[in-house]
Amino acid sequence: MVKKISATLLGAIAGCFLVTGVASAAEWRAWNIHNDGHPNTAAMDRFAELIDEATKGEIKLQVFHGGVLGSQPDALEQVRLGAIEIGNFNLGPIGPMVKEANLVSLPFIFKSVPHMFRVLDGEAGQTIAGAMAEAGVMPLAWVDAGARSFYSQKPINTPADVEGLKIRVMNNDLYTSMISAMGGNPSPMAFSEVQQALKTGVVDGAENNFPSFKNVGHYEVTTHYSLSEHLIIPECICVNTAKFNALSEEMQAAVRGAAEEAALYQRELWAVQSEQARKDVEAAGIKVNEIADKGPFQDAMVKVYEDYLAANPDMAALVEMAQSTE
Ligand code: BDP
Repeated sequence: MVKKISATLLGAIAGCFLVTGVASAAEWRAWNIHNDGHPNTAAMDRFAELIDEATKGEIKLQVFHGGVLGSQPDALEQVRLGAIEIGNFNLGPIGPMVKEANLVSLPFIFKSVPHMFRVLDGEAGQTIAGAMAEAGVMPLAWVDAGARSFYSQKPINTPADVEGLKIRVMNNDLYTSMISAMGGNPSPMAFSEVQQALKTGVVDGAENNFPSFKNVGHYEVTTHYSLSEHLIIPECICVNTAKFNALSEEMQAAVRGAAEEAALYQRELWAVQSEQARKDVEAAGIKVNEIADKGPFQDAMVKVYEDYLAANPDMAALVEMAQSTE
């Protein structure tokens, strides 16, 4: 009997050590919507290596590509709750849950990608990052997602060309207002459904940057890409706030450093691969048209801004901050 108990006890003690041993190397999961061949996929794989090196193996990151852990709104919810630790998110779908993040979803709010990064690196960026962290999704580093333009079965040169077209947008009321303001019919839809919707004519068009247009085969089921560049939306490498805050200061610095390095790598890849994606889709037959005067598109957005600021007067200061950033 005594022998039996001590064997059980020994087993329990050994079990404790084992559990402690496992717990000391945290296993984190990361969500990424993109497939192989997209710059973010390579950058997230690099992030997993960097986090391993920087934390000396104390945090192991498993990255799930291709949105297999769920749609972007679902994954956002999971990161907020801590069911998934890391997400490579676009700020568009974050707007409905974090008001301050919606700044970046106002059409034409940024003059260029470098302007967007200057705004994010300033006070407006800090406000957005703070509000996101408060909501449970803390940005560790910003990454490049270029500019989004329209694509459909005909060229779009003026807002009037959007009239009557059913255009897929990401989930955010600002995007539905943007399409409605041009007389189009907005259709919010998950990214994974867009190719089929374009193919079957459920929608007449969509809008995205060149790498995404190419990576998920939207270019195979459309003919014209019109450089409206109406949205310049940043993306982030984000972490569940509580998980991050539970780390020691040293570990927090390691994780942040790894994310910043992965983000720099992403921006380098983005520059090269977005050019390449444009060349590839053109070689595959897509007609790309420049829009000489984007003024009419910007004019059509005046009402979007008015309605938005009337409903969200507390966002006026952030809008002003972004607009006055050189
Ligand atoms: C891509 C973004 C991705 C979005 C997607 C979309 O990188 O996060 O989910 O657009 O349009 O460019 O849904």
